[in-house]
Amino acid sequence: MKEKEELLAQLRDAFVNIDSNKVNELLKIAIEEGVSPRDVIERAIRQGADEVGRKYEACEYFLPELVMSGEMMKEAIEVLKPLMQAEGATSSGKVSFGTVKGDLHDIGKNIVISMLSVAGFDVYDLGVDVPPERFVSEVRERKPDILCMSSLLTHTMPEMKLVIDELKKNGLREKVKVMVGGRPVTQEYADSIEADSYGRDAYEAVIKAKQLMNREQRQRQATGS
Ligand code: B12
Repeated sequence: MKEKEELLAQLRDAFVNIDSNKVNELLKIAIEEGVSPRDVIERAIRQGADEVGRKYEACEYFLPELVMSGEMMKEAIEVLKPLMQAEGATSSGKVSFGTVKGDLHDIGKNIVISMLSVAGFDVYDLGVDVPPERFVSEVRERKPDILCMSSLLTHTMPEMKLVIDELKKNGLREKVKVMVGGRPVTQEYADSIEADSYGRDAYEAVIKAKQLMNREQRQRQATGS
């Protein structure tokens, strides 16, 4: 157990130090030792990202380090993807997912998409920097059960409310469940913009998406539609 803790701490530090050789070496060991992808993502990658972000804020790191850490995280996720197992998927549905306008962060979004996919959801990736009108046309045309939005920048969070407002204006708000997430997003914020759900991480996203699907099924049964 102590070895696993140490391994995760070393892996996190290798991410923070932008040492890609060390990351590859430790990632290989973690997989061989059977450390779960969840622990690697949340305790090494995400905590490492937080520390890189802190260093960036403190002007110890600059944009090149931010870019390199992003690339390293993406590569690690690609290695982990095949290992992410479905955890008791009972219901599936259609999900459309994008990072909001003005925001280019997609590492977290891509992890959530992988997890939803292995849980049996059909996920359509709208990419990054997605304008409200694109989210609206997606709901109108593809008719997803759940619309997911990701935001990593505090100044792009209000885009989520704009999308919800546009859905209302176009008479589409009742047609889709909206789930939001991303580092600065909180349950309180999700409630304040009248989103249907919020997920803190990819694992919670899967649980919440299943809950939304079950809720939708119950509503359909109640209205007989
Ligand atoms: C890597 C990185 C980048 C990379 C992004 C690469 C990429 N392809 O995504 C690059 C270099 C491009 C970048 C650019 C910028 N960045 Co940046 N970046 C980061 C960094 C270090 C890591 C982000 C990350 O990938 N985290 C790891 C993933 C796994 O975590 P996550 O995204 O939070 O996702 C998880 C959850 O949030 C959740 N989740 C995410 N989305 C969703 C959606 C739903 C529906 C649900 C349910 C859940 C969910 O599940 C995920 C998995 O567990 C963060 C620091 C941090 N602590 O996050 C700064 C950070 C987000 N960036 C920041 C800044 C300032 C910028 C720039 C403005 C810098 C600049 N001067 O140009 C630009 C903005 C570009 C733009 N327009 O978007 C700031 C934001 C500050 C703020 N308050 O808004 C941060 C916080 C750094 C800091 N502390 O200052 N960045």
